[in-house]
Amino acid sequence: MQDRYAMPMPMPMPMQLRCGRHQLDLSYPRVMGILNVTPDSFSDGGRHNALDEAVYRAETMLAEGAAIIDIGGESTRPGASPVPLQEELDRVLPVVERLVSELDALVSLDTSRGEVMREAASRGAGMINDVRSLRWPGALEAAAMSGLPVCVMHMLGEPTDMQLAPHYEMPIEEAVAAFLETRIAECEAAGIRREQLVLDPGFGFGKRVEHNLRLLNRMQPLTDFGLPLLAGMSRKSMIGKVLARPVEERLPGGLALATMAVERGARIVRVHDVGPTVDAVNMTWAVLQEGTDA
Ligand code: 9MG
Repeated sequence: MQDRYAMPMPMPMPMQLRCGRHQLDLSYPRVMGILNVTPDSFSDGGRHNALDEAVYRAETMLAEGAAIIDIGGESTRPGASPVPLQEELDRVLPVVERLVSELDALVSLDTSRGEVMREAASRGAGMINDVRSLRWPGALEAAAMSGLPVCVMHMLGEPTDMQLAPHYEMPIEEAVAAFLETRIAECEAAGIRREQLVLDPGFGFGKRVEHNLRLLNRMQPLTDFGLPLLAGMSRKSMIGKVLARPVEERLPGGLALATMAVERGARIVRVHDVGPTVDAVNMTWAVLQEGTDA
């Protein structure tokens, strides 16, 4: 009998993602810069100021080497509740428009709503990053219609309750692999091309510190799906808990984790601190490539 959670035979990974007008080269690891556009992210000097600040921050991250800017208008931190649809649209769409028209940036939209995906895609967004893996009504269809690449991520529960008492009946890496396998199948059934998918183990989403550490150590087998892996651990509480550091002192821990994720196969790391991470990732990659023909 086949093992239910056995990994499929390793498949070659797509080295290029077609992101609307942009082509994303994933033959080496890339950095995704985080741009939160929630009310607490920018100055309280009104919407115009906040918009200018968001554009400036994106410009800085691009100059530091970010390949993608991930815009999010809904907090997905533990305990956070979804915002109303119109509020999310009002927060993210002006930023998408300006980053596309003024910076020609490859913009990824961190959203779970089909309407937001559709509107952002029509304004030039190049990628969808859904922490709920297109499980909200209408999201699968909207993502398929957009033709954009989608990052599908493992999460147990919802941000409102995911960190209350996360519990798994099997080793975390098996639970994550089984979940992603199901999501890949559902995405393909909805018409999303397999080579347009990016997989994410979902560090911090319904996971205790021990789960996160174990998952990072056992992340490499997820590359057997033959799809690019994305890892996001920047400033997360796993760093705070291990090192007893407040959020503003988590950069060294985050760099260590980004390095380890790349060493274990991640081709995109999602971070707040782009410049230092680009250096850490490029250094790691140079070591990994040593002795190869690349
Ligand atoms: C929005 N968001 C917050 N953390 C994340 C993570 O780890 N991965 C992805 N894909 N998105 C995230």
